[in-house]
This record gives sequence, C-alpha cells and structure tokens, in this order.
Amino acid sequence: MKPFYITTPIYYVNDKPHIGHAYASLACDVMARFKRLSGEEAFFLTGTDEHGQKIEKSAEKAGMSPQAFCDMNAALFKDLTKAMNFSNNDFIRTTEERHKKGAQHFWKVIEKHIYLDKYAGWYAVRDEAYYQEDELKKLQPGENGAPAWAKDLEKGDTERARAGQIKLFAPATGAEVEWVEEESYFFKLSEFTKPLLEFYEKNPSFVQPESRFNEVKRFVETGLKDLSISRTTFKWGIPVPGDEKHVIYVWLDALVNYITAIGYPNMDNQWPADVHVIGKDILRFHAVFWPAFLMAANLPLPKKIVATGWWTNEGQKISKSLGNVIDPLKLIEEFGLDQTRYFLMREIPFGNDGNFSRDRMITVINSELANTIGNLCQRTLGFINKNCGGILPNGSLNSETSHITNPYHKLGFGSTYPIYSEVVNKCKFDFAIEIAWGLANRANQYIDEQAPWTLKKTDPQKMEEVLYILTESIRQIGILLQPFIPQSAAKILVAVGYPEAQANKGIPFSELSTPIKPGTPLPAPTPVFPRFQETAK
Ligand code: ME8
Repeated sequence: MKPFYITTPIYYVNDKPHIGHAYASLACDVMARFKRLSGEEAFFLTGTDEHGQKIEKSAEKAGMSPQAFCDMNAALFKDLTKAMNFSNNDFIRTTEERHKKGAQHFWKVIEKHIYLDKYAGWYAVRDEAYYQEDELKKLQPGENGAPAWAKDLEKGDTERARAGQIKLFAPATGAEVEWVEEESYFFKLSEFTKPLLEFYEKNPSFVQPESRFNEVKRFVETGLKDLSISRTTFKWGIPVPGDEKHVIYVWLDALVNYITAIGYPNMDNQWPADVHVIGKDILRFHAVFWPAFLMAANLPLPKKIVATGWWTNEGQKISKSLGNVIDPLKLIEEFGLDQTRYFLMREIPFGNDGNFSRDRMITVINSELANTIGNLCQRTLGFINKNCGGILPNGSLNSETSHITNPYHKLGFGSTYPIYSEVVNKCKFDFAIEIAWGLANRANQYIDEQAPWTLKKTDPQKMEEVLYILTESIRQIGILLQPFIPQSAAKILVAVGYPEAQANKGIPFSELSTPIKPGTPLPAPTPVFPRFQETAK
C-alpha cells in the first residue's frame, strides 16, 4: 500500500536553523506520528536546499568553499531533527549525488517545454526569486529597513535603481532586488495557465488555508509568464545537462527534492505526496510552479499544500538585522523539548500568523502542562501508590462518568478518536491538543468534586471507582498526546502500566477503546512536567 507521504520545505543552509524551520518540521512530525499510530505507514521527508547564489555568497562571506559551508550548516539542520525528536524517514541534501542525478534527469524529461532566450529583469537573491517591475517598491537613499514604508515606483525609478541610486524591494518579503541580464533557459509556464486553473477547480482543497488558495488562483488567472530556469552569472548549482555554463535555477533544483529523495526516476511507491507543508511565503513556488513542472513531466500532482503562518517575536517581525531570531535549541535547553513542541503546536491555530511570547510560553507550560496534566497524573497515581499498594483498583466506565474520559460522550462511547483524527487530518493541531487538555481539565474537576481522600474513609468502594476513572482518563490523555509530546506521553503511559519498551514505541490509537484493566500494577509516578521557575540572571 502507498504510504502517507509528507514533506517539509527543504531549508536554505545560508544560516543556522530558526523557529520557522523547527515549526514546519514539527507539524510534519506530528502528522507522521499521528498516521503511524492510526495504523498507517507514513514516510516523512525533510532536508536542506544547498545551491544558488544566496548560498554561494554566504559561503564566500564566511571564507569557505560552498561545499564545506553547506556541510557545516546542513549538519546543524540534521542535529535539529534529533534535538526536536523528529521521526523523519530520510533527510535529503540537494548536493547529494542522488539528487543531482535526479534533477538533471527531470530537466531532460521536461526539455520539450524549455527554450533558450535572454532574461533581463529583477531578481532577489534572498528569496531566490524573479520579480516583475510592477511588484516592486522603492526606498530613497538614506531610508532604511522596512520596505513596508517604501513607496510606489515613479517614472525613471527603475533606471535610477539600475544605476544604484535607489533600492528596489519586493514588498511581500522585504527582499532587495537587483537587475539581472543574462542568457537563460525558460520553462513554458504560460502553457500551463489553463491546465492549472482546471486542476484547482477540480481540487478545491489543494491549498490550505483556503484564503491562501484564493491568492494563488488570482495570481494564475492574470496569466502566467514563462519562467527563467537557469543562471549563468555564478557557478554554485547543478549544471544544465548538455549546456554546462548554465546551472539549474535553484527553485527547480529544490522542488524536485520531493521526488529525487524517493528514487526518481525509479521512485518507490510514495509518490504523489499527500501533503507538502510549507511557509506562506513560498506558496507560489509550490502551488503554481511545482504542479506545472510535474504536469510537464507527466507525473501526478501532490494532493495537498498546507501553508503555515509566520511567527513574530514579542510582536516584532523576526529578522537577522533586528537580532531577534529565535533559536529552537535555546528554547529546548531552557524550557524542555516537549514543552517547546507543545507550545508551538498549541499556541496558534495552524495556518495563522502568531506571536512568540516568552511570558505566554511560561504560562502555558505552568498552567497546562505542570498544573493541569502533570498535577492530574501526580495526584491520582501518587494517591493510588500510597493508598492502594500501586495496584489499579476496581472500577468500570459507565454512562454517569463517561463525560470524564470522553469529551464527546454525548456522541457515544469511543467518539473521541474520530473527532481527534478529523481535526489532526485538517492540521487543526491546537484543537487536537485542546481535546486532550480538556480531558485533563475535566478529570481535575472530578477529583476535586469527589475528593478520594475523603471517600477513603466514607465510601472506599466509590473511591476505587473514582480512581479507576481518573486513571483511564490519564491513559486516554497519554495516548492522544503522543504525536505532540512523544517522550512525555510515553512517561505518562508507563505510569499507567504500559511496559516502557511498548510505550516508547507508541501505543496505537486503537487502544483508546480498550479501557485499562482493574488490577494493573502502576509504578510509583515520577513528575512529568516540572513547573518552570525563572532563575535570577
Ligand atoms: O524557503 N515563522 O527555505 P528557508 C514561520 N529553501 N516560518 C518561517 C519564518 C517565521 N518567522 N521565517 C521563515 C526556503 N519561515 C526554500 C524552500 S522547498 C522546495 C525550498 C519559513 O530556509 C518559511 O516560510 O528560507 C519557509 O517555509 C521555511 O521557513 C524555510 O525557509
């Protein structure tokens, strides 16, 4: 059977990883883990984008050869996959032989849609993207930074910009453009305007969120221009087969990673991808150029493109020049791995922009993880350990208490998973966490209402039932949280009696509908989520 195939963008190695990289990959990891625990095979790909002028310039600045520079930074991205506990099946680097060969083969396959001409226009090295003149804005000499303040172009401005007197920017990304004039191969993108619009029509959920899909359609509806797909003014790229003074345009090179990683031209059975997770800024490349290239190569198109929003830092746009880039390794070091994973998936509805706030992160860690989930585990399992000899007492689920273990109890027993699964499949990760967290919240209210410490004296049988229900809740919470916080979820599952090896491998969601057995031995609990205490600096 074809595995579920999910990909991250491949990351430029001009610098070390930042929160945006960790975020897109984390979403893929959650989805891949969710699929595997649902009984499906999943193939999760990530990697690094290593060619192009931006990397060549950065290597030069660092006084290194491009390859040595790429090796150094690609290692940081590989390390991040370990540090974030990503379950990727492969990691592709575009400087690998398997990729270079595959990309050149792809070029030859689409060759009948390619012609040689001359490109004269604007190019942003930072975005590795071509821009039309009417997309640009200007800054006068002496004006700085944010192109949001930039003005529309006036007559004569493009000449002034070409003479270096003023700067032009692509306002959508803030990248400065430069004038490029060179011989270039072109891809007949214009031929694909109609086929793409027809494809969008037939696949109304091709791009998510929907609002972003509308942007894509509007762009294509205006009519596509042929796309320059080779460069000659620098060397760091994959040579065009048969004309080695050209290197393949870095975006064509990068996009084909999704197939070269799985063996193109002799692909395994993963293709087409089920989901490409990307940032909102690179949607045009994935929802327009990539499908057109695939159509030209007669290959099936990916099923879905999901665009993430962007994080700001304490309300400010994240940028190197502002010095406010968030290093995911620092977050892990300070707050813990699963705390970081939880916060990133919990804080903003996936697809929206969102703000990173240190205070919010501490609040979420302390209130949701430590006080709600951690505390529930500690007081329930600690109580059983102390008062019931570490053996789960007698009890069963019944209609009176089903609302504790199942937030959707009105829909019937076992209805948590269908809803949870529906929301995860729609990338509503915050909602999926809310389901698990909601269970913990409810269980905490239940323990307060029932007060097993009092029942111990007044009604020991009822106390046993209460403890049983609470333990089953904890088991459900542990299972549901596995894709998000795998290590902590495994700890929770060990605490409700699963053998460590089994818990670490993952407990399938099918086990949600088999309640825990009374008499299960429960080890003495160890705290899962410590409270975060600010240390004096
Ligand atoms: O674009 N918040 O690579 P990249 C969230 N190599 N996401 C952010 C972000 C932020 N503040 N800043 C950047 C590339 N990103 C290409 C991809 S795929 C065939 C080639 C996201 O390293 C950004 O949206 O510049 C993008 O999806 C991702 O980081 C990688 O960016």
